[in-house]
Amino acid sequence: MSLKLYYDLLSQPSRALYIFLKVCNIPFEGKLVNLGKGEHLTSEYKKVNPFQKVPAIEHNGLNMFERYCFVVIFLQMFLIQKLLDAM
Ligand SMILES: N[C@@H](CCC(=O)N[C@@H](CS)C(=O)NCC(=O)O)C(=O)O
Repeated sequence: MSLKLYYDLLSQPSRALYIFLKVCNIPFEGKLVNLGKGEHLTSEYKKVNPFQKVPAIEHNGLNMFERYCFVVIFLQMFLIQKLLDAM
């Protein structure tokens, strides 16, 4: 599983997602996007998130932008994995 989290810890939704991934022990590669330096406004980042906001997630070629979507999707993945591990 290659999961990339684009975030800036100054952003509340980024912090929520960062903490969620850590607490659930979901491995991810952190990609810092410095809002103060305008790194979210680059054309390179626009390819990751056309809305040019953080957080964003890249997972298996799929890009996602809304923190609530991530939480629902990853909670399902996390719970399914826990169930499989318990079998
Ligand atoms: N609804 C989005 C909100 C994302 C959002 O508004 N992020 C802000 C930081 S908290 C942002 O990237 N702002 C940069 C800008 O608007 O230029 C979510 O929950 O993920």
